[in-house]
Amino acid sequence: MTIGIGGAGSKIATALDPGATIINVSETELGKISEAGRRILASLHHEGGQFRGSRKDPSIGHDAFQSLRRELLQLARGELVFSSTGGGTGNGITAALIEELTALDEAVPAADKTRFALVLPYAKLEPTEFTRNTIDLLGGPVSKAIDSGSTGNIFLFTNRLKFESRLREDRFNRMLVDSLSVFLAVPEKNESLALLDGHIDFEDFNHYVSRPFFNHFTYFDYNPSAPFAAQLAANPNPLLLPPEAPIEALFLLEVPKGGDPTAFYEILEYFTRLNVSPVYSVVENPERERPFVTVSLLYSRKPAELLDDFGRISEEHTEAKVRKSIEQHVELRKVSVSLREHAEREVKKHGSDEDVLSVLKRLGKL
Ligand SMILES: Nc1nc2c(ncn2[C@@H]2O[C@H](COP(=O)(O)OP(=O)(O)OP(=O)(O)O)[C@@H](O)[C@H]2O)c(=O)[nH]1
Ligand SMILES: [Mg+2]
Repeated sequence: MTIGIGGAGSKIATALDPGATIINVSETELGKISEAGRRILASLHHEGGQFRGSRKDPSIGHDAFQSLRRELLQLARGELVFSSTGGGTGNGITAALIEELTALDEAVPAADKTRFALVLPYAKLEPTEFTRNTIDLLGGPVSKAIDSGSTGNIFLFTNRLKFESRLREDRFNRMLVDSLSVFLAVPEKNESLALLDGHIDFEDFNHYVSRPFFNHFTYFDYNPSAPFAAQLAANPNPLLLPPEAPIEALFLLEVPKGGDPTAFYEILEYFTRLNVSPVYSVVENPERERPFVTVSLLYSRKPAELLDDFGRISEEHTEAKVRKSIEQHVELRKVSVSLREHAEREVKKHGSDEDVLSVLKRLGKL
């Protein structure tokens, strides 16, 4: 079962799975979703929040988490949780859930790992609070979760395309879940289509999605006579943050009826050159006219790099806005390891006379 937290989380989770469980602090918001498996109203100690949402304040979501702590920890086992990172409800409850998972004494078995699909705001056109909340979540609980391996895959979706292409919200949500569905369909295709090489069964797939890394997946028509590297570089998924060098990878190659299954060796060698041994399979899909590949890269980021990625999806002046928010709001303790690198990069980028030490001083680190 899928879980959706907050406004965006509920809308997107139910677009993927009409049987999804949705959670909100606002009864009105819960009622706006026409179809859902189950609706959970999180209650607040905080006065006045019940019907209006969290007013972009994650501490209210955090507070509301306490009312459903045990239930949500149980429900989220082995499931996919959707939430935006900008608002108060989704951000606050998700942050608290990730913190609990990270603090658990015993290691969670792979099959019980919770996966997260987070929707990041487009900093250039959305309110500063959304940017700030996102920075706090990514730089804090999400980074710690990746470090400690306490979650399954984390998908970092971005609203960039929605705003740049001025898309209707429901249409964009549909794009997002259709895209995710291509990746999630990998094990089913393995089962239902004729297998030509390799193998990815449900077990393999579940193991892969339980790995504690960011997942960037993409898919495209694959030309077997051209290098794979260039094709992959030309076809990132525009709905996700850009990927980094993979730690692990998975691919499914679909060839047309009678197509050449050996086309996959080129892809395999590409990953081998990166010292990655991918999980893969090759199937025959009579509905395809050209070879089609679905690829997933698992990568990890340090907090400062993650915040940089978030900044990079926007333009120059937005980067400044993101940087300002980082300087003002991230608890620097959290990013102490990478702050130095971050400062070094800033110095290099701006060719400034300031040395790293004084940048760190200015950021209040020393
Ligand atoms: N892609 C997408 N983004 C959405 C949608 N609804 C809201 N957002 C984005 O989500 C962020 C705001 O978070 P919401 O999910 O609305 O907030 P919430 O978790 O309900 O928290 P509060 O409303 O503050 O209680 C902003 O970045 C919005 O652009 C949606 O249906 N689709
Ligand atoms: Mg809301």
